[in-house]
Amino acid sequence: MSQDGGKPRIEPATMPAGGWGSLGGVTGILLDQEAALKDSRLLIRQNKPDGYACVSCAWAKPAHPHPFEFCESGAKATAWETTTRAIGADFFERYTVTELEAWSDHALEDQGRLTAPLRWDPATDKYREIGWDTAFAEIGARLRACDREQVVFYSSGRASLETSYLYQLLARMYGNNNLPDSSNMCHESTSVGLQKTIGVAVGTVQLSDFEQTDCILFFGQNVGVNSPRMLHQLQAARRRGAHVITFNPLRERGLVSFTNPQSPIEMLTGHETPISTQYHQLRPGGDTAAILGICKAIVALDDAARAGGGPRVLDVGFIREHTHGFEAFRRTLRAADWDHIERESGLMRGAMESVADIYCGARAAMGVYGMGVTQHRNGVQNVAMIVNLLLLRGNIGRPGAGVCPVRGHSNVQGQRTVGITEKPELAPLDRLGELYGFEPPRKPGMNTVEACEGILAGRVQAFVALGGNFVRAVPETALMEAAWRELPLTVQVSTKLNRNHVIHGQASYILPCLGRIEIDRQAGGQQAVTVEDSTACMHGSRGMAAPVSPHLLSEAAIVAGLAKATLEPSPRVDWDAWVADYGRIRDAIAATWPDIFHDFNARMWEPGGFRKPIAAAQRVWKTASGKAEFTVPEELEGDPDLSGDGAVLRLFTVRSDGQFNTTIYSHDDRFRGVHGSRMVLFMAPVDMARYALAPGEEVTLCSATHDGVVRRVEGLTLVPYDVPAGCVAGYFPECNPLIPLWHHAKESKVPAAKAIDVRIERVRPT
Ligand SMILES: Nc1nc2c(c(=O)[nH]1)N[C@H]1C(S)=C(S)[C@@H](COP(=O)(O)OP(=O)(O)OC[C@H]3O[C@@H](n4cnc5c(=O)[nH]c(N)nc54)[C@H](O)[C@@H]3O)O[C@H]1N2
Ligand SMILES: Nc1nc2c(c(=O)[nH]1)N[C@H]1C(S)=C(S)[C@@H](COP(=O)(O)OP(=O)(O)OC[C@H]3O[C@@H](n4cnc5c(=O)[nH]c(N)nc54)[C@H](O)[C@@H]3O)O[C@H]1N2
Ligand SMILES: [Mo]
Repeated sequence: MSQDGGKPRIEPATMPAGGWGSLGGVTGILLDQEAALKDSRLLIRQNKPDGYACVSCAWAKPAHPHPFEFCESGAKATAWETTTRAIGADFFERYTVTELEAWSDHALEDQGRLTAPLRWDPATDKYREIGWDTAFAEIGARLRACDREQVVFYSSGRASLETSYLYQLLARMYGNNNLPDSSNMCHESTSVGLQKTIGVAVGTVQLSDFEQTDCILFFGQNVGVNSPRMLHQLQAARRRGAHVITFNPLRERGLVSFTNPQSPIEMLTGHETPISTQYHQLRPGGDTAAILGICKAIVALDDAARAGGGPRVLDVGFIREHTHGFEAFRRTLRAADWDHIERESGLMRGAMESVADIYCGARAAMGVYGMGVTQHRNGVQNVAMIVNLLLLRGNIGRPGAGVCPVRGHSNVQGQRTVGITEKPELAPLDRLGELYGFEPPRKPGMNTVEACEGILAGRVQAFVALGGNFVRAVPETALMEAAWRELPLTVQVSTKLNRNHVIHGQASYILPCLGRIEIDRQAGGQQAVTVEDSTACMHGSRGMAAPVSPHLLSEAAIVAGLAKATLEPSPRVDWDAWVADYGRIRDAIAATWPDIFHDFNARMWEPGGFRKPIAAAQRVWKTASGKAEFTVPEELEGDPDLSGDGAVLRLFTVRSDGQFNTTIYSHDDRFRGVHGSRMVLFMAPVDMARYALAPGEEVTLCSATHDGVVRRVEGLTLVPYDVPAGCVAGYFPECNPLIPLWHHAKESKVPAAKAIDVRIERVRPT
């Protein structure tokens, strides 16, 4: 029971995204989890104006939702949270923590929901149940004894705006800005890149833009798997004749075609809508070079138009009035060498020119992107290149146009909006100080990579996690797990058992919480919470399922409990009143950011959500120059850390439909036709031939760096796949032991999980 996997079965993946395969996957998991939603009444309330916000991805929730505004991923996430399976003290009595270490990610979470506060007992190596009051008192006493600058308050991107607001206040009143979140491993390259170039940290696109766009440029985002509800917008845009041009090294099934599982006609007729009108399999890390090539071709078209007396291809009026740095960028384009561009992008000149033709024929175009862009050494530059491309034709700040980073966790964008940030300049510190009568810390806090460095160096004294599975999600697994065990204190607020509970600190507590789908009753009655979606719209969410156990506390109540036990009492902060009525937390949020959250309690139920003001969407540029910035790329190499000599392969890590990050629902990946194991390596047939390897053969990967650290993953079965020669793909988090901690995006410090130089051990090069 503890180990799953074994040899993978490889089957042809014949279903498009959506379709019967999607329904099959959903029914299987509903039955298996004996979820509260078996009758699907719950699912009907998902992402509805008066329902609950899905706990899977952050994609926008429309004002006029489809009758079933959920997808395969959302249904799985709902089933996983509302499972009737639960574990308490008796489970932890049965196994030592060392025994649980051998269990897979799937087996750990599959035990069901955590139901009692637990403390690790070193004498027996078991987690033992304790009362909530004891847990808070002990943790509070330990935190008070720590060096306040050496305590980290991590959050995964799921907790509500209300809980997140309380959490950042706890950290700051405690005395630091150590508030890293999952965004540091995800879209931080966006927050840095867009802030610098267009003066906002988030995308400018809203749902209505999909109805007016002619061209969607899709970089490194796997919509069919990771944000399937967006397929509705893409399918509608395709039907209107819009182009969808995809850039992805791997031929992703979910980016090729789509059948709407919510349309009986399409399901019966097997009708598929092709999603991508062009599919460019660039090199991992080749986005900067590819976009440079496209921009070069656009400038050439403009030069030709000028010479022939035709209408300009560039939006010269927009460039003159709204941008800065164009001439330098154009000089770079003119000087760039096509051979170099082809080599670094992995695309042919003709392919890039054909993208330029279509893009220039489009009245309005948008750039949509995900982890394939942000998780590189040059992740921030990649984001700036997408902005360059859009600026050339004035494609920001008008209908049908704009930039659209697709966020991951369901409230990851919102957590940043309400002050979860390690960067003091992004938090309203003066306002917080005024409201709550304290002197907020001004020193920059640790982000995810810096927290890892602090843990490796033995500096960090305590790690508090509001959700997530930090040690499993970060790079450098072997060193990190060893250092993690030396941490004096780890505290985790969680719904399910995961690897980070079994790899724990010297003192370790697990605090089980309600999920967002569960009914949350407090002294002031039943509570609702709010989240922000990928398009900056805020939505109310009301729990609907009976809690899996009466002993669970809400995340807000746990954060307040920790705060009361840790901080000096303050007459200005009434944690109990906040927990009794979350409406008061929303009042506090509104008092902190009135421009975004005025009348919060009334507006939270607006269909489609209320949108926070996005200056760039109005062509107001809050940048240093007051204009939108063109950026000259520093280099075309995707990941300049890496050597890339002959025997080295470039690994990129991907997700499957059987997972949500480190939560592994099943060992199947129906889109890529792999079943029963995630220990696989996708490789181009030409590379198999080159290294004299056979499909189904098992290999060991090791990192091809020269820093003296041995990084290995054993037992990967080779699967022939449509990836470019010289590249291989494997799953996150199984391949995380291969990523050096220092291999991260230059300005944002997002681990470069999409380009890792690796070697196959014991290969026989031909
Ligand atoms: N079902 C499900 N949904 C999820 C998640 C999940 O794990 N499962 N996770 C959630 C989270 S937190 C996030 S951040 C999002 C992530 O969603 P995505 O952004 O889609 O993330 P990935 O699957 O990691 O990678 C996306 C794509 O990038 C491609 N790629 C790799 N390297 C490159 C490159 O150099 N250039 C380009 N152009 N493409 C490249 C990969 O082939 C892959 O198709 O999804 C969210 N939604
Ligand atoms: N190699 C590689 N590494 C990556 C990535 C990659 O593409 N490749 N992607 C990165 C990205 S984009 C991200 S976002 C991170 C993800 O990193 P994290 O956000 O830290 O990890 P998750 O796997 O999402 O966390 C899962 C755990 O969250 C807890 N949980 C679930 N729901 C709730 C809830 O409602 N409340 C609370 N308190 N806890 C809950 C459960 O205990 C569950 O085990 O990983 C990053 N790591
Ligand atoms: Mo993410």
